Amino acid sequence: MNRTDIVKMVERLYTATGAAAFFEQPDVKIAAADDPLFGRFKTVIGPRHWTPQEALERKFPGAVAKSVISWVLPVCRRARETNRTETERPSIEWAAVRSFGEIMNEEMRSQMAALLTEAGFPTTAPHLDQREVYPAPGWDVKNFTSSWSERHVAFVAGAGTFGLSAGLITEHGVAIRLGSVVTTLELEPNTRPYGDDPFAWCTRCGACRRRCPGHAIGEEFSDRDKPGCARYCVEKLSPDRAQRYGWLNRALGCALCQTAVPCEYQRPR
Ligand code: B12
Repeated sequence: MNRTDIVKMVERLYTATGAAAFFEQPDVKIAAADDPLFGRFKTVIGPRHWTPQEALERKFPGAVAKSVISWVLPVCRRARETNRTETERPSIEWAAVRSFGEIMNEEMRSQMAALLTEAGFPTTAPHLDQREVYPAPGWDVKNFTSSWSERHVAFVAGAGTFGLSAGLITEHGVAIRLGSVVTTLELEPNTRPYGDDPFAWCTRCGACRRRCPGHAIGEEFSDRDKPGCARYCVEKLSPDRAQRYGWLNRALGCALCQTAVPCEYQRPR
């Protein structure tokens, strides 16, 4: 089984799960599980962030992680375009991508893990196992991180770099969603066109800062107010979501920082 087979598997799941209704064609990237960057995330993100080996061993004790397969799902044009004119909340089309497109993305993760495991390569989808993303009392930013950051994983795999909004800017822009699995299958990793620079592709134009209704984005990368962003989503967007969007029990984010910005659907140059 090689990279071409993996790309085909992801593309088939993209169609089969219905993700194609919410996203454009996936772009697949591969990282080596022993890339030293994964070790650095213990300090960059926190000690509870798993290495690929730790994530795999939770499910398959004794298995040796070889590759991390990461995919970029660019948000469909209709959701992006409707969100461009919004100033406070996500358009209904964008909110549906978050609520229902992500369910398809979850299904892509679990099916990829099952298919590769069935083929003899134990594989796990760590995002589906991580439970430490939600804020601790007092919105302590240090505790407000996941044990498996899809953005950092995609960064290692060569998919893109972080912007002022903290969104990952890829060749398909920042209006994307990400998924990944860790596997024992050995695959040729992608090279990172940006080396190890986490912010290489952001021009710092400030368009996302001006778009942010929660005033949670600053002029420096380190200025981003993560609890402020989350508070805006939870306190401002969630209370009347059933009335506005027609459904409950799924997270909402405005994502204004991801639309009507120069990096929306392409890497800015
Ligand atoms: C928790 C979470 C949220 C929370 C909190 C968001 C926040 N303010 O951080 C809430 C619910 C509010 C939320 C909202 C949204 N989210 Co969200 N969320 C997550 C989740 C589950 C975990 C994120 C996490 O903990 N990351 C780890 C922390 C440490 O990352 P960080 O602080 O941003 O990292 C910084 C530092 O590490 C720094 N850095 C410093 N030094 C170094 C050195 C190196 C070498 C590197 C690499 C980095 C680095 O770089 C980063 C940027 O500053 C992920 C899914 C996942 N499992 O990854 C999705 C995810 C990040 N969300 C996503 C999206 C799309 C959204 C929304 C747009 C939702 C929507 N409506 O569409 C909004 C927008 C918020 C925003 N500006 O990012 C996408 C991101 C897509 C992208 N282009 O990046 C993800 C990956 C989900 C997915 N399946 O695709 N989200």
